[in-house]
This record gives sequence, C-alpha cells and structure tokens, in this order.
Amino acid sequence: MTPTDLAQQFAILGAQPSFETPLHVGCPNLGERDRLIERINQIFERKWLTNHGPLVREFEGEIARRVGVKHCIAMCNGTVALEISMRALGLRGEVIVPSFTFIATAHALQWQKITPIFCDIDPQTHTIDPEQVERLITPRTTGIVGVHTWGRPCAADELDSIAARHKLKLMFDAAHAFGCTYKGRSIGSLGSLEVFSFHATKFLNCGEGGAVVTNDDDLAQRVRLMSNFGFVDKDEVQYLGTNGKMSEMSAALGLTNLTHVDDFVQANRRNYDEYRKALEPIPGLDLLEYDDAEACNFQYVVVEVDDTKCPLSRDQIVDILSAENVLARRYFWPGCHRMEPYRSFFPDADLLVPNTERVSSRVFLLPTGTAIQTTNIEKICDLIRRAIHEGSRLSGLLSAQEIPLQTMSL
Ligand code: T4K
Repeated sequence: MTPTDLAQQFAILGAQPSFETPLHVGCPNLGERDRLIERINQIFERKWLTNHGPLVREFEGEIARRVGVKHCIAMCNGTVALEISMRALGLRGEVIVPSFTFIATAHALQWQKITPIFCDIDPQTHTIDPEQVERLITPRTTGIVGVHTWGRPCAADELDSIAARHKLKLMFDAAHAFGCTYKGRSIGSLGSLEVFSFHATKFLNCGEGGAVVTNDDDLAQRVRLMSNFGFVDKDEVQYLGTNGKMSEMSAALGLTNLTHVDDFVQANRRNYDEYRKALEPIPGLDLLEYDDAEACNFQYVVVEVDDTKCPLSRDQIVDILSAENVLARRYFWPGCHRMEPYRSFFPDADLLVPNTERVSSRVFLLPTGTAIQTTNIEKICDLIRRAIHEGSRLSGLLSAQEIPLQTMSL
C-alpha cells in the first residue's frame, strides 16, 4: 500500500475517523432512568439530602448483603474512603503498596504523611508481588495495601500470612473489584477492611462514591465516626474526622444501578469475549485473562503489546485509535513511582519495580461496558488488525511524518 492509500485508510494520516462520536473507556453503566427519577422525587418530597439518609442506609445495607460483610460505610468517593480507612487502621511510618495502581492509592497515604513504599507486581496478574512485599518490610512498616487491579484478586492469603507474621495491618483497595471473588470469597471480605470506588467509570457507579466494608465492629465504628467529623453525638466529637459522607443523590444513582449489575456483567463478558475472539489471532497482542473459577465484573479490557512481535508500539496503537475516536487509555502509566511527589522522593525506584516498568509501558485499555455494541467491537478490532498489518509502513510514516498528521492525539 502506498502512503496515499494509507492516508485514505487511517484517520491519523488524514482519513475520516471511523467513529463520529468518541468511544470512552469508562463510559458509565446506567440503570433504569424512570426508577432513578422516582428516587429523586422521593428525595425532593423528604427534603433530606445527606447525613446518612434513608437511601444511603438502604445502599449500605444492599452492599453489605451482597458482599456478605457485617458493615458497609458509604463514602463520597473512593479516595476519601481510602484516607479514612488508613487513619482508622492506625497506619503511619511506611506502608507497602503497588506502584502499578491509580495515583489515589499512593496519594491517600502521602496525604497523611505516611510514606508509600512501592512494590512490584506479578506480571501475569498485575497485582502486588507478595515475595517482594516481604523484602520491603522495615522497622517503620505498619501496613500493606493490596490493590485488586482490574478486579483480579491479589494473592490475599499470602499477604495475610506475611501481615500476621510481621504484625502489620492489611487492607485492600478494591476500587475495581465490586462483584469479584477470591477463592470463591467475595472481594470486600478480605483483610481488616476493603475499599470500593463507585466513581462514574466503575463497574457500579454512584456518579461519585465509595465505601468501606469490613467485619470488624470497632473498625467500622471508627470509620463511620471519622467520616462524619468524629461526631459521636450532636455536640460531642471523639476523633479527628473529616467529611466523607455520601449524599442521597449518589445513593439514588447507586441503588438504581445496583439493580442491573447482572446485566452489566453480561454486557462486559460479551464484550470481553468478542475482543478476545478478534484480537487473539493478532501476533504481539495479548488480552489480560480472568480466572474462570472466580466471579468477575469484566469491567476492564486490558491489552498488552509485545513490541518484539508487534510492528507498532503501544503508544502508536493508542494514537492511531484516538484519531479514530476510540479513546483507548494507558492505565496505569507511567506507574506511581514516576509521578510527583514520589519521583523526587525515590529517583531510583524504577530499578526496584521492573515488572511495573514493563507492564505499564505495554498495556492499554479498550472501551467496554453497556454503551458499547458488538458491531463497535468488530470495527475497533478490524482497525487494530489493519493497523498492525500495515505496521512497519505506518510506523515509518508516523515517525518520519511523511504525511502531515491531522490528529496525533485528541
Ligand atoms: N484506587 C484505584 C485502584 C482506582 O482506580 C481509583 C480510581 C481510586 C482508588 C480512587 O477512587 P475515586 O476517588 O475515583 O472514587 C478515572 C477515574 O476518575 C478514577 O475514578 C479511576 N480510578 C481511574 C482509573 O480512572 P481518569 O482521570 O483517568 O479519567 P476520567 O475520570 O476523566 O474518565 C475516564 C473516561 O471515562 C473519560 O475518557 C471519559 C469517560 N467518562 C468519564 C466520566 C466521569 C464518561 O464517559 N462519563 C463520565 O461521567 O480517572
């Protein structure tokens, strides 16, 4: 194919984008609009907007019941839920955490002057590597925060025995993992506590929202008080606290979406299988696998590019797709250790986390969720297949910029 033929095929070289409107990673899964409006009408009639109202209480009860834990404390977002959990657990000094996570996991520690010590991941599961955790423990270590990245569970039993042996606290950032299991046990019931995010982009969303779930009565009480400024009574404050409360509007959205989680899993699973069927035969691309023995929400379609076999780099594929209005994302690149303030604290951290370096520079995520149709997936995969087929020529053109690029990135 000549450069002119290529320019007629790919938007990055000047052709019309394949999709008129952008396809996002993280387009919200939404339940029944009429049911949401009914709930909003109730809120208007009651004139009760926040402070542990009836919809928040109902939402907490539903989450606790589904996860199979004694307590759920709904929060305004996952980040504040992490911060409050870390404080309620008494974490201080150093805490071991994967670098391959959303920046909020590390920031929630640093925000409270707790030093995140970045640990590497298992390159197969993308979750924290227990062997390295043990090597990173010092006299200043007080805890471990595992992250169930993409809804794939951490090696929780191994982490649990390390924590017990070294008398450390263990908690999990389960932002991605509502509806997933570990050895058949619901995520949400592991460690001392777990934290969900119900952000708009998550499998289950409240617009903004989060929750702490635990079986520990004392811990639950502390978390609840801390999320309401530490008030135990109208005029009595027992702890240093903050405002972590979920609003009734968020709970209304959460409850409405919660009714449909089975449909959301079904759509995600269908999308995942479609992507797998179409991408598996393409050399140099690997789709992250989920364990069939576990429940999974399939909210993330994670593709790893092996640049020894693929003529295009991960970044070139992302740019080519973006120009076509397929807004693929590079989560979690470049890893927390390469972002500020951590980059300045630990200038050589990249040497300690080779798997994070490798995985974060090779993976990208594709759009999924209820908003994506099978025909969209076929078109996206066809685009990827054609781009890789013309990989060497495309790559040459992109680097040499023989043809003026219209839309290198959106
Ligand atoms: N721990 C982990 C492991 C996490 O992944 C996260 C959050 C947290 C903790 C903290 O939880 P929260 O405090 O957020 O509850 C997004 C989300 O904002 C963030 O919640 C999420 N992880 C992270 C992985 O992704 P951004 O900055 O990359 O993307 P954003 O918010 O601009 O949205 C992504 C895409 O989704 C966009 O391309 C557009 C689309 N989108 C987004 C919104 C908000 C929609 O289509 N509709 C929408 O309403 O962080």
